[in-house]
Amino acid sequence: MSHLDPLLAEHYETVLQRNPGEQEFHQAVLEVLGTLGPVVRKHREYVDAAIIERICEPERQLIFRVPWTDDAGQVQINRAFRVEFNSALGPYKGGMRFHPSVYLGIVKFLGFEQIFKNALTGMPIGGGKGGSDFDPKGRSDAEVMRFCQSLMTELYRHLGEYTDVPAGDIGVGGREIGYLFGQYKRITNRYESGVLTGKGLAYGGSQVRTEATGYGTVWFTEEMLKTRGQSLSGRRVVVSGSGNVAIYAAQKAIALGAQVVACSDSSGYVVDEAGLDIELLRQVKEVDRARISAYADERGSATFVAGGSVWDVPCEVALPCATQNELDGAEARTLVENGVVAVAEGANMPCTPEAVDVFQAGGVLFAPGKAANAGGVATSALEMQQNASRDSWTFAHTEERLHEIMKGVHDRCATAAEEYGSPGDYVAGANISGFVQVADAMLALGVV
Ligand code: NDP
Ligand code: 2IT
Repeated sequence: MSHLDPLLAEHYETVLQRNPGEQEFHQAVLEVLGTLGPVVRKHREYVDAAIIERICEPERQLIFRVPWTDDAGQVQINRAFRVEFNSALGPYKGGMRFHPSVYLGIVKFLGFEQIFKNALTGMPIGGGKGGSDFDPKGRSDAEVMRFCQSLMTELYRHLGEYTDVPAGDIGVGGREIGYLFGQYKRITNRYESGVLTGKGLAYGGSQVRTEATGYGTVWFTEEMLKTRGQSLSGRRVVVSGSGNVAIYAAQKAIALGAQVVACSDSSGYVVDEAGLDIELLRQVKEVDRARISAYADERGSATFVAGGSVWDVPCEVALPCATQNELDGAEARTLVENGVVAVAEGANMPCTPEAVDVFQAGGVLFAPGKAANAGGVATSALEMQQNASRDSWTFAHTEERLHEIMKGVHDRCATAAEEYGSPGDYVAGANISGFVQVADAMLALGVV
């Protein structure tokens, strides 16, 4: 790799050889290693202790069969994963994704990103991720419950509040976490609240966890804009997706005075020039579990566009909150031509490497997911803290803690970027700050 520092190129080659066919994982590793040249030049001790090779190799990877019976009495088989990537800073921590596209390469890219994201929060959590190729769409509650119970019947032996603590991600929300926690509790005969996060408020969940990722992304955006003497107030915003992250990113952007004019799902997008009605969006997506077109059916000011790209809708702030590689170079150029000033990744790796280059070359403020969406996992760590002390905090207190954490994430990125010669580059700053913290802990812990 010509643009990789020679101290790192060989390690990237090893990653390619050792993990064939895992494209998304390769992409995530290259993006991080591409920014670490100045770090390994300054700290040869990381190279000498093989920190790069070790950080790219998961500590443990689990793949298992999940058999369950559907409502028609037919046996179904899914494959599930848990990649316990790095525990230098704390127990493995990261979500579970249920989506038909899930395979080892996706779980590993997400787990790898999670290591640095979790470090950036300043909380004591290691990195992990899991999921299954199970598709919850169109499944009844009873089917989802049987699937979750079967999955947990295998996974429980690998979990624990000091070992590995899953949460939600695409396709895994409050309903799924409830079923997973119920089965964990039954099998282990332990009310171990801190073993899963994203729990319901009725049984040990934290206020603000549902809203946390989206709120955090918007606060990060506001911090970036502040460095240029600007703010979100009065701005035109587009979010992609219409799931957990997208809904609450839109809600907080509106609260800060922005106008959110479009969102999407995998079938198309809606444009609502009157500004999104968040309560209607929540009804359609969270309660009815319907397609985004149902929003336009209910609201006169909204139009549904089947297929197409939500990034064709002109905006000043773009918040990709759906999935990986959903915004490519051509779409980035369209956004720049339409006058975008800031882009923050609510999703994990939604912008392709070419899109990131276009934004950075165009002088657009750009926040990578591992920084901008760290509010979700940070609030998971606050949930663990409340569970450990058998306490539950108010919404206002938890929200204030999260806001402070996001300012901290922003400042850590900005400081590291400055220190290593790329001022204003949040991609470099996030990678470097997260990496240095984990690398220092790994050095201290010896060759383990
Ligand atoms: P949800 O399942 O709640 O929503 C996902 C949204 O993205 C849906 O609108 C979905 O549309 C859309 N989407 C998913 N896959 C695709 C695809 N292949 N093509 C087009 N659209 C797609 O998930 P979340 O909101 O929780 O997660 C969204 C992103 O945020 C993910 O990248 C996740 O990793 C990341 N994230 C989530 C956190 C959390 O706490 N939940 C924390 C940090 C990051 P459709 O319904 O049509 O599939
Ligand atoms: O990508 C992520 O950070 C998440 N899906 C949240 C993980 C968590 O443990 O809360």
